[in-house]
Formats: sequence, C-alpha cells, structure tokens
Amino acid sequence: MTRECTKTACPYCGVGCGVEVNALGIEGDKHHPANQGALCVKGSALAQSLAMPSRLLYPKLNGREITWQQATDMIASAYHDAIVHHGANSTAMYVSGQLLTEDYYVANKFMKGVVGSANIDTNSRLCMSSAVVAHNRAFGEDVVPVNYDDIDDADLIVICGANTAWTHPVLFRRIQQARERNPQLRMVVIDPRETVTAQQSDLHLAIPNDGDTALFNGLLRYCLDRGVIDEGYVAQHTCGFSALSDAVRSQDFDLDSLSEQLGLSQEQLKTFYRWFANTRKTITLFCQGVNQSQYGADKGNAIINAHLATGKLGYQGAGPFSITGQPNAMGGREVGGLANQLAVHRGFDQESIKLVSEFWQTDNLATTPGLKAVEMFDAVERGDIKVIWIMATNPVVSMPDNSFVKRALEKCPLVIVSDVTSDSDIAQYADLLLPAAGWGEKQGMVTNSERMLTRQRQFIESKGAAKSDWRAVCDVGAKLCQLMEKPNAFDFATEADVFREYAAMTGINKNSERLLDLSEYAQISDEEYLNWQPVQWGGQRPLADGQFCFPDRKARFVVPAIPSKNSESVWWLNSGRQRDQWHTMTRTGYISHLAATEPEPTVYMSQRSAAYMGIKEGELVALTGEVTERSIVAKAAIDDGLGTRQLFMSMHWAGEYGRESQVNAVISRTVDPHSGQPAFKSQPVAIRPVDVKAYGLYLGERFVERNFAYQSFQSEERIGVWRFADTQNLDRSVSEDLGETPHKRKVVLELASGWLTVGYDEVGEERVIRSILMVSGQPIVTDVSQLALLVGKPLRFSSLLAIAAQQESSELICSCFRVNDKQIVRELESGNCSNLNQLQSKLKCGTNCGSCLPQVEQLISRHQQTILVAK
Ligand SMILES: Nc1nc2c(c(=O)[nH]1)N[C@H]1C(S)=C(S)[C@@H](COP(=O)(O)OP(=O)(O)OC[C@H]3O[C@@H](n4cnc5c(=O)[nH]c(N)nc54)[C@H](O)[C@@H]3O)O[C@H]1N2
Ligand SMILES: Nc1nc2c(c(=O)[nH]1)N[C@H]1C(S)=C(S)[C@@H](COP(=O)(O)OP(=O)(O)OC[C@H]3O[C@@H](n4cnc5c(=O)[nH]c(N)nc54)[C@H](O)[C@@H]3O)O[C@H]1N2
Ligand code: SF4
Ligand SMILES: [Mo]
Repeated sequence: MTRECTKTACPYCGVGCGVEVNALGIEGDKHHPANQGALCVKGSALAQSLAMPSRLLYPKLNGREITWQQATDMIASAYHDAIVHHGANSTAMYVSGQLLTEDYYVANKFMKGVVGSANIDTNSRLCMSSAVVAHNRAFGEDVVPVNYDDIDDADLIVICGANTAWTHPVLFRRIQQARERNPQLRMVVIDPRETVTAQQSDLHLAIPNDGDTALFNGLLRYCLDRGVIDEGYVAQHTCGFSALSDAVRSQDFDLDSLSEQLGLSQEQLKTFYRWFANTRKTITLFCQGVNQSQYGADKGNAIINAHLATGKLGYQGAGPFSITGQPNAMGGREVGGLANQLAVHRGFDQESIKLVSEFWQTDNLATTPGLKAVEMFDAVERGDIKVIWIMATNPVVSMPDNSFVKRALEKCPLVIVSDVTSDSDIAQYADLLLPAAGWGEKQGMVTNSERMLTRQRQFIESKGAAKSDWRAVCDVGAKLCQLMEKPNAFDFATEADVFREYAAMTGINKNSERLLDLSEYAQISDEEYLNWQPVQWGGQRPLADGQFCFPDRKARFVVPAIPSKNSESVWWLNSGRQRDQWHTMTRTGYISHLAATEPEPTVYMSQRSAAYMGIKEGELVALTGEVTERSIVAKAAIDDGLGTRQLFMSMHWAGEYGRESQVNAVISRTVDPHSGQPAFKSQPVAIRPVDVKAYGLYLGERFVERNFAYQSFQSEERIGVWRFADTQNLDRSVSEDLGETPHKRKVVLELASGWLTVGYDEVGEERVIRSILMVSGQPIVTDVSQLALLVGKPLRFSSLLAIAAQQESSELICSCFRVNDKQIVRELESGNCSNLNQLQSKLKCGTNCGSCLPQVEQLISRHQQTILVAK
C-alpha cells in the first residue's frame, strides 16, 4: 500500500510530531502544528528503525508456530474458562500508551464491557497517572488546560522535573526559538540534576529529591505575604483556598526554613518567586520528575495550586502543562485504559456505570476499579490471575522490581504477549507470542500532550502474519462473546468503524460538566477518516472560561503532603532517559548512530562522590537496592551536574544490550498512594566498586557468551560490539572461545596493559580484519567507532595500534554526523571556529535534527567562559 506521500505521526514521544513519508524517505511534516517540519534525532532515524531485526512474523505457542485461528480460539477459551471457574477478576490485560486509540478502545471494551473486570491497566500508570490524579482533583476532569502555542507567548517558562532538551526535543527547540524572539522570556529549571535542559536555563534550582512540594508551597507563601494572590479568581472560580493558605503559613515554608530544607540560597528562591509572582504569562511544564514519585499526585497539585491561586491559567501564555511521554498516553487516558477509570473520562459512579452499560449494551460491566499495574503483578505473583495479555509494553524491564515481575509471570498459567520483535525481554516470558503490525504497517489515531488527535497511517504492508492489535483483540473478543452466548460486541470491519464508535461514546459526556466530547466525529465517512487533519479537542484553552468540571464548576485546591526528609547517609538513585534511546531499546538499540551516545550501561555520579567512594571513571560499579537484594553492574562515569550522594542511570538497558544492568532490578515497588505510580526517581541504594581483573572489548559478527561478571552489546554499522569484564584474570585462551566465526587465523599483539587479538581472513594478498578482541587490566577507553571502521579492511598494525593506544575518552555529541566533544573543543581552541554557525559549517554538527544543539551551545559557552577567566 505504498502511496506517493503519506502523512503520519512519529511513534515515539508525546510531542506528537507529524511525519511525511515520500519518495525521498521519512521527514518532518511542515504543515503539522506540533512540529512544523522539525524532527529530533529519534524521529529522523525512523527510516532506519524499519529494518528491525528479529521481527516477529507468526503466532507462536511455546516457541512453536501456530495459526492465528488457533491462537484466537485459545485466548478466548482461556479467558472464558478463567471467568467460569475463578471469576472475571482472575483475568487481566496490561497495555500501553503506545497503542493507537482504536487498539486501546477495543481492549478496554473487551475487559470492562465483556469480560466484566476492570483489571486492565497500562504502562501509563508508570508515566502519567499522578498527573491524571492531579488534574482530576483540581479540575474535576483529566484536562490539560494549555497548548503548544502558549509556549510561543509565555514570558516565563518553568520546567519542573523534565529534561525537555532530551525527552521532548522538538518542543524544547520551540522554547529556544521563543527565547530568541522574546528576550524577556525567562526559563527556570527545577531538577535535582543539572541536566542539559538546566544548563540552558536562566535559573536552575537543584532541589533535593521530592523537594518540589515545599518549593511550590513556599511560592504560595511568598505570594500570600506579598499580596499577589489573585483573590478575584480564587473567590469566583475555586474552593478550598483557606485550608491551603493555613497550611503554607506554617513555619516550614518561610524563606529561612525553605532555604535550609532545599539547599538553595534565599536569593535563588526569591528570584524564582519574584519572577513567578510578577509574570502574568507563566507556564509550568512538568513530567516524570514530578509524576514518578511517592508524592507524585501531590506534587502535581502543588504546581496547579500555584497557578490557580495566582490566576495564571486560562489565557494565552499561561497555565500548568503536564507533558505526556508516549505518543498516545493521552489517547489511552481518553478511552479510559487505566484500571481506575471506566471509559471516556468516566469513573465508577452509578450514573457512569448506567450510561456506559447502555452504550455498550452490556449487562456485565465492570463496576469497581481494577488492579493498578503494581497491584496487578502482585496478584499475578499470588496466583490470583490465571491469564494475562500484555500488549505493546515490556514490563519485565520497565516495572519497578522487575525480577519480581519475572517471577510472577513464570507462575501465571497463561501469559499472552503481543509485540513486534522476539528480541524484547517480555517475549521470553510469553507462553503465547503474537506478532503485531508495527509503526508504518498499522493505522489509527493518537492524541498528543496538547490534546491534538493525529492519524498514524499505514505506508508499508505488514510483515508475515503480523496483525494490528485492535484486530487481534476484536477477533478474540468476537469469539469470547460467542462462548459467553452474547451478541458480538466487536463487529468492526475497519479502524474507522472503531473510531466512530469511540467518538459516539464520548457523546455520553454531552450533558455533563465533562469536556471530552468527540461525538461530532461519530458519523465521519471512511474518506474523512482517511483524510483526517489534526484536531484538538476542548479547543486551545479548555478551561479559559473559569468553568471547571465539578458540578459547582469550581476548581479545587489540594493541600499536598510534605515528603519526609531524605536520609543523608544513603545514596539516591535517580533514573530516566538518554537523548537517543527509546525505552527498552527494542526499536532504537539496533540503530548504530543512536547507540553511540551511551554505548554501554552507565551510572553517573559527581567527581566528589566518586572520589569519596574511591571510584575511578570507567571502572565498573555494582548497585544494590534496599528492598530488592539483587545487584546490577554498570560503568561509572562522572557527571558534575549531580549532587553529593546522587546517582543517575538510564532506564533503557535491556535485552542483549545490557541484560544484567537493568536499573529496575534495584528499584522497589513503592508507589504514590493516590495514583499507584512507582517512585522510579528516588531509590536508596548501596554502591561499591567491582573488583575487576580484566576488561574486554570484542568487535565482530558473533560473540560466544561466557559467564562474565558484566557484559553489554552495542550495535555498530555491520558488526556488533561486546564489552565484558571479569573478576578473574583472563588468559589468552579466551580469544579461542569468543567470536565463533569461520576465520581461524589470528594474530596477537601486546599492549601496555593487556593484549589484542585480531581475527582475519586471507583474501588474495590481503589479510582482512574480521574481529578485534582487546583485553586489559584497565578500563578500555578506545574509540570504538574508529576501531569498528577497521573491521572488513586490510590489516594495518600501525592504525590498529594507534587507536588501541588511545587513552582519552570522548563523548558523542552529534549522533547524526558522529561529532564528539573533543572535536568541537579542538575547533574552538584552535580558533578555527568561535560560534555555532562556524562549527556547523566545519563539522556539520547539529545541522540535521538539531537535538544536540543545546550541548553544542553549552560547549561554546563553556569555552567562552574559559577565555574570560584566562583574561
Ligand atoms: N529520548 C527519549 N525521549 C523520551 C522517551 C525516551 O525513552 N527517550 N520517553 C518518553 C516518555 S514515555 C516519557 S514519560 C518522557 C519523560 O520525560 P522526562 O520526564 O523529561 O524524562 P526523565 O529523564 O524520565 O526525567 C526527567 C527529570 O526528572 C528529574 N527528577 C528526578 N527526581 C526529581 C524530583 O524529585 N523533582 C524534580 N523536579 N525533578 C526530578 C530527573 O533528574 C530528570 O532529569 O520522555 C519521553 N521522551
Ligand atoms: N527506572 C525507570 N523505569 C521506568 C521509567 C523511568 O523513568 N525509570 N519510566 C517509565 C515510563 S514513563 C514508561 S512510559 C515505561 C515505558 O516502558 P515500556 O512500555 O515497557 O517500554 P517500551 O520499550 O516502549 O515497550 C514497548 C514494547 O512494545 C513493542 N511494540 C512496539 N510497537 C508495537 C506495536 O505496534 N504493537 C505491539 N503489540 N507491540 C509493539 C516493543 O517492541 C516493546 O517490546 O517505562 C517506565 N519505567
Ligand atoms: S520530538 Fe522526536 S521523538 Fe518526539 S514526536 Fe517529535 S520526532 Fe518523535
Ligand atoms: Mo512514559
């Protein structure tokens, strides 16, 4: 079904960029409101992502291929048997913000409408559920009151708990462009880490973990003391302010106390408070640093409180802006895919139960909330769940305490997994593995952070027997209806049919305070669905009239709980994202230029922390959690953006890329009591250096695993790169075992701290390099991309040794053109280049997607500062 030009949407983050597939390849859609043609580093690698290895093509039962018919019958019978023998709540489904709205809608209908259990939850529980609670508590409905255009108009942008430069790069470019246009615009970043985003700010507030509530309560206190509360707005449009103002008048929130609690100077606090109080057009963006916390929902409300109390929402350039992570996290919230929602922004109240039952024509509706993600896997572990269907998410990597999730799934009688690749860790836990049509092969709707509904469109045939998720659910649903002797609730021929039913269903909100209502699209034709142009529900600023979604139309203030003080004697592990990887790496790990920025599992710490622990950069360290006893191993790296006793690790490492380095192995199952969202960002851990005797690096086609203390994999052009380490000395025999390739010829070279074995083939007169193995007593800092270029080339000892002897590590800045920090600094120091334009024309860095621009700019400003100091 290749059409000349297909407009679709990027499958990664919640910015929701429009994408155009045309004869030239895949590029940004210049006419899409979210990105106007821009794509970040991940989005601009979408063409490469289509060459996914280990693509899943046929349904498999315990590794054996079966037909879809067999799979469908088996799943329907399993759900039916469980319902009959153990009740509907013995079944479950765990889905994802990466499903399309149509997939999500039928999955929700399947569980809540037909099976009769609300045990359907989603990875949005790990992502957005705290923000959902905060919105519901403050506004009466899960509504984001702002849109991207507001960013262009703001005079103050507060970024709280988000590393936007890396995680929502196209949005961040937009902020930077707004700053270029409007010199008044200030940016404040609130993050315990000095991230790339923070480095670009006018003010960075490095609060301790979970210090957000105190900081925002302090802001309210400041506003109260200075009489800058918008009393008119508070009186007319809100309730509950007096309880909140009493709470923030406590001594804990005066400047003296706050300065001590938060480790910030009074000057820093006053600057932030003054800017916020005096700037009418203020936006506060927030993401996982707020949500993924034991206090996530309250932190969200603390932010919203500040906006409500000062009346900063409802007009251009102002409001609290929860940014979504996944492409359809918002769509999932809309259909009602969370276990504690029923459907279309409805809960389990009597009126909603009645309306939804009528709409779905079911006498079997789930009438009480189901299990939230962490509770769901607890129930699986207890044996209460007899069948679970996991779709488009990788919980054995992404859930906290992932070894627990693995154990739980091993106990479950039937685990069904729908995925696109058999390489995902979750595929290893499937009894029944189903091939899903992936991005480009499927179509449907997604909603982004600003409530914009965009179509993902199909532009290639799906592979093998891969089937769209919505269709797989409908086939099983139809069969289950038959077994339950009920009319078929899944009689949909196309995605458009599903969308029309969903749009019609939102019409039940029509005569209520709720804003989600897409019923005007309930009758659209197939043609209109095909040609759908982005549509924003709720308009640009849905709460602009000051009419909130409670019966009395008033917003609510919430008195947030204050986190207990962190103990100063432990190490705090914070986890999150890298610029160039997507989640558990199943769709980005194999793209070599994306793999190069963080080539192996890494734990970051400040110079001081490292010195205190006696840890050297590049050495391996082991982390152990307090609750879980397992430890993980990763490379130590210095990041002086981290405070004392703070560690950071990315959440991505999974599969063969870093099997023993999955950060969630040391993160406990602590959740926010209101939202059930795990506290991924504040885990107390113990850290110690690993007593490594030998570090190894292998480049070649294939690697034969041994039981090393540490092993990781990096995908390079044409070949693989394996890193390993052991606590015992490795002798030369290791060269014989590793890399079973047909070429048997080897030459061994001595290095200062180890040796290097080159495997080669004789091709005519030449010896062509096939594999390179380095073993050293010291961490290996060699530039792997240069070594990789030698593989497949004639053996030249001089070039090989020159690269191997390199002792200086570098950091890749621009992955599109492979430009590292050393190259940029060299150009700056030599005087060849002194500004961004010159660097761009000399090295091309930042001229493709622009994701690295904040880092290039940072290197330039650091260089300029050094010159100033020298003068
Ligand atoms: N490159 C890339 N981009 C992505 C994704 C990806 O996998 N890769 N995933 C997408 C998804 S699903 C999501 S949810 C978003 C997440 O987007 P973000 O939330 O921006 O990303 P994170 O790195 O998870 O965490 C953000 C920051 O929270 C900070 N933080 C930790 N604790 C606290 C705290 O107590 N208070 C405050 N104020 N800050 C704290 C961390 O130091 C971190 O810098 O990214 C989306 N975009
Ligand atoms: N420590 C720590 N853990 C975290 C976080 C953190 O910051 N720190 N962040 C959390 C957050 S915010 C999120 S959103 C989660 C993300 O965590 P996950 O959702 O578990 O991560 P993904 O790798 O996106 O998993 C998607 C899976 O679906 C498959 N897939 C891709 N396309 C399709 C499709 O069309 N259909 C089907 N059926 N399958 C498909 C992919 O191959 C992959 O296996 O991680 C959470 N976990
Ligand atoms: S910012 Fe990047 S990852 Fe996010 S939607 Fe746009 S192109 Fe995709
Ligand atoms: Mo997320």
